[in-house]
Order: sequence, then structure tokens, then C-alpha cells
Amino acid sequence: MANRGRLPGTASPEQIVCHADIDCFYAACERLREPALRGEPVVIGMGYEPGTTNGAVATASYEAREFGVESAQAISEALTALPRKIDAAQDDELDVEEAGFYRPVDMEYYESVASEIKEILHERADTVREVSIDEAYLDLTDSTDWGADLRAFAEELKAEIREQVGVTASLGIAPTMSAAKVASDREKPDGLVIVEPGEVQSFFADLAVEAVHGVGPVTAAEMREMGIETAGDLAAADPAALDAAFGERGRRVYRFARGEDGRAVEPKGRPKSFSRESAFTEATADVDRQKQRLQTLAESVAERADQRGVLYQTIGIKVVTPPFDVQTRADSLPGPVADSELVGEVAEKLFGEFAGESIRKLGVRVSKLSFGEQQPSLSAWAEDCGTETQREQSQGETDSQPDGQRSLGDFR
Ligand code: TTP
Ligand code: MG
Repeated sequence: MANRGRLPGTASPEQIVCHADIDCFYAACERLREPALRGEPVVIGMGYEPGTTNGAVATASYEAREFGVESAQAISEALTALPRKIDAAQDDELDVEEAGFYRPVDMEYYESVASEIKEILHERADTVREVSIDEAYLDLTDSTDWGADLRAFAEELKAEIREQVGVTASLGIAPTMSAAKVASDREKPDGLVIVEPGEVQSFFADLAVEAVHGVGPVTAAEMREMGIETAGDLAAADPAALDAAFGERGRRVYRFARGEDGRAVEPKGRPKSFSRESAFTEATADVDRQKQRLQTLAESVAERADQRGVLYQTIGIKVVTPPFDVQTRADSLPGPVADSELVGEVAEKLFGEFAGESIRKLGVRVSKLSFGEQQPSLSAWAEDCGTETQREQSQGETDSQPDGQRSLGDFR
């Protein structure tokens, strides 16, 4: 397994990092509660009301960006580039078509939307590093593989965010954090850029040197003086010269431009679940293949929880039938366990109702995790868990942590 045996904080060479960033986030939030703003130039900021002067643009919708409005701009400048609709409607000199909607910042609301998004991200990856209100790194190393499956995984994640929250995310996927960050920005809005291992350096080559994470406008200007225009130039530059001009930071951005970034995605907060999914090359109705795949997934998920010393109480499956119908089922055990065979058994039992249907993809998940607790001897009840498990649909499931390990007697 990719993560096994590596030093904390160091990435495995085959690491799959996804950087997710929501498109014009505050404006996207305002559009959720005010659908009339969809497709319109929208500016979120402070200080645009008559009588107020100081203020800045927090963000602008992509339609407003076409008028030259951008984050951190003085609001007065934004109002010149893009007057307010209500002003334009009353002023013969102004064209209503060339005007936009202005809304004040409402952090509380944006935080609530952000937490819905983060919940989906945590569902999709064991390790998530949240870096800002609308941005996070996901470690997908154990969730999927390089290849066709990865694109499908990413498309599904984007669709889930779009359908469940109502905003669009741009994703960048790469073997390093620094390349994933750049990749998510390349095709905004609603972008998806995958940079495969071995392609990082060529991906960077033609980009302006500012594209490299850590190169700001001032450094970029100095680099241009040295003849370094593109990230490719930076990758090919003399490291000693960079060191002399920029010190440690110079060496760091030099490494990034070469695709050398050994950082692992370090989580903030604990994972809520462990899951693994796998698609068939083509949908199959072969029960043996389906069950076999399910067992492999169950083993892999249980092994990962085991490696991290985590117990789980809920075991779930995901079944995707053509075209993209996703169904989930889950069972909760009376107490937390770490038992690979039990994961396989419960998964197969839940799978019973789908066995033999045409299936594109299968997934297994364990959740309701307990960290750093001892597992009691569970063999007694594990044997007849089939009758004791309590069925629940995953929609009704909560992610709350169990109160802690209780005695085995409590389970009975
Ligand atoms: P960003 O992700 O940088 O910007 P964005 O989501 O609006 O647009 P996109 O990602 O599509 O380019 O920042 C997220 C939010 O943070 C943004 O919606 C508003 C806020 N923000 C500010 O308040 N001031 C700023 O200068 C920036 C850059 C962002
Ligand atoms: Mg954003």
C-alpha cells in the first residue's frame, strides 16, 4: 500500500493529490440563495453603498471579471468598471446591460456552505487538508488509481458538489501538492486538470513563472531580470544562482518547477471514514466477479483502518449501476470493531439485493470511527452479527463518534 512504511510528512512517490477550489466562492454562495444572480455579473464586497467610500472587492463572478473587476480591488474602481444595476437603471448615461449586482459579505452564510462542501470532500478522501474557506487538498492515493478510474472519480466528485451543494468546483490532480494547486487553476471555472506522474515538469514548462507555487509578482519580476520567464526556465536554471538570489525560497520554487515536492497531504482533523471504490472496465452482471471485487475492497479498507489503529462501527457499500445511479447501503454493528472478515461479510450481505444486476462500480466504506481504543474480544457476537446488526440507510447515518469503548457486555 502506498502509504505504508513512509516517514510522517513525506509523500509516497505514487501519491495522488487532488486540490479542490470552488469557483468565485462568495458569489456562488449568493447565487444559491438568490437564483436571479445566476449568469449575471455579481460583485461581493463592502463599501459600495452610497455614503460609504472605503472598501474592497472580496470576489467577482466570472461575468463581472470580464469587466475587469477582481478580488482585492478598491470598490471605487470596481464601480467605475461595472456600475450597479440600480444606479444604471436611473442614469441615462449608463447602460443597464453593462452593469452588475453588488452584495455585501456574509461570512456566516459562506461558512455554512463551505462546511457542506468539506463534508463531501471528507467523505471522498481519508486525508483532507483544508487550507482556506473554499480550498482543500485531498490525498486520493488509497481511494483510486492513476488511469481512467481517476477521471471518473474526479467527475463524480465534481457532480456531487454541484448536485448536493449547488456550486462548481475546479479540481487539479497531480503527484505533488504544488502541481495539484496549479492544475486546479488552469481550467477554471468548472475545471478538471490531471497531471500524471512523469508529466509534472512538462505541465509546468510553458507556464509563466508566477504559476509556480511560492513565486509572487516581485520574485517573478526579479526572475525575469535573470532571464527566467517560464516555469520551464526556472526548472532549467542554475540552482546556485537561484540560491544566491533568493536563498532557501529559491531552491524551493526550483524544486517545485521540476515537479519535486516531497510533501504529503497532512490532515487537519481526523478522517470520518475509510472507503475504497473500483470500477469494472465495463458494467458486469457476473455475480462471482462482483463478489470477488467486493471482498478485495473490503480487505483493503479494513487493512487501512488497521494500519491506523482505527476501529469502525458502520460498514457500508456503494453500488453504481449504468448510467450513473449511485446507491448506498450501510449496517451498524453494536460496537466498534477492527475485523476484516466481518467487513467482507457485512458488505456481501448488504450486496445481496444487487447481486447479478448490471454494475459499473462498487465501493466499500467503514465509518463511525474510534481512534486509539482497544478492541475487546468480539468473536462471541461477531459470529452472529447477521442477526444483531441494525440496518440503516446511509442517508440517515450520522458521523458522530461513539462515546468510547464500552464493555463487551454492553453490546449484547
Ligand atoms: P479564491 O478561491 O481565491 O477566489 P474565488 O473562489 O472567489 O474565485 P476562483 O477560485 O474561481 O478564482 O478565494 C475564495 C474566497 O475568498 C472568495 O470567494 C472571496 C474570498 N477572498 C477575499 O475576500 N479577498 C481576496 O482577496 C481573495 C483572493 C479571496
Ligand atoms: Mg475559489
